[in-house]
Amino acid sequence: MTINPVFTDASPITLAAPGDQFLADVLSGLSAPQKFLSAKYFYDAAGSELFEAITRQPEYYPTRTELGILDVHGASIAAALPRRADLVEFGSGSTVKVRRLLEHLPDLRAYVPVDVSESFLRSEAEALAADFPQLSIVPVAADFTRPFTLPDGLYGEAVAGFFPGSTIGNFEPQQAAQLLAHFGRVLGRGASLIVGVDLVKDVTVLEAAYDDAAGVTAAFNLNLLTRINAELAGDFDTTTFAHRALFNAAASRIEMHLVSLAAQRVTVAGESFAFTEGETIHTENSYKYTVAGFHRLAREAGWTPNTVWTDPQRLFSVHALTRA
Ligand code: AVJ
Repeated sequence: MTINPVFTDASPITLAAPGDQFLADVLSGLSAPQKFLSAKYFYDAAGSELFEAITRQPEYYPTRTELGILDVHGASIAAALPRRADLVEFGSGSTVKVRRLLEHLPDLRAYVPVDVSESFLRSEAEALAADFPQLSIVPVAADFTRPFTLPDGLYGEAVAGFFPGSTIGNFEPQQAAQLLAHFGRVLGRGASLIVGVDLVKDVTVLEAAYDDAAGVTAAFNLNLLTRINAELAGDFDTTTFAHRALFNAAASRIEMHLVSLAAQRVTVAGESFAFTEGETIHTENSYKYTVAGFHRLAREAGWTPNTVWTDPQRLFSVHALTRA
């Protein structure tokens, strides 16, 4: 089977229309007894930039720690993948992490970044093509959480997945297991998967990572309201909401909320929502795992855990999984 040559124009293959799920999700989330919004909506252009800024904050250890693991162990992580594999990155975003693996994968057949943001996919694929001229890059514009099939010509000898950044932590454990099982179906029989998973640690370290002194995470959280105002005709007064981050030890997760500082009403797309003073909108969960706990989750989803790499302080972990 042949594969497309290097995509010089980096045109993404669109597999799913974005749809207007945002409005429906916001209206139902704000109607719930515990108001909530899905963390996936943080990432508009401003939100994506704020997230990049979060990763540069001294308190936010996950990104630099995972990059450190990829730098130190990149060769062994790459060695856990089959030689002539097609490598699919779920929710690729920036290519800064996968570069650490690509350096050690000279025989890779294709790199398939999957992301909802077409423009980001295109610019990242172009930059990557300039640095890895031998590599076939097949960008796919799709929501990686929904069922999709890889483009024709993929599914070669071996397919591997890459899911860094502890994005898995944004899903409820049950959903996370379903997502890993879904990756297994997308990648097919005999697939390998490299997953980045943030680890349980001291509460003060965890809470500081989600409430940096410079207020970048607070701005990131509040930007969700700004986005609703702009895209869904909302009238949130962002000065009357405050960022809150706390570690829920029983659930092993960081929770982010937006706290209403007053009793108030807010309108979104013509619908009115009442807030009492102190009432919160739950905007994100970021689950933290132990190595054993993540191994259980992976097994439940039909994967076999292999090697796990961590940093010396055991802040973060990178797992190699294989599928029968
Ligand atoms: C991108 C989901 C891994 O949970 O640490 C960072 C998102 N939220 N600061 C995380 C996030 C607030 C991040 N993930």
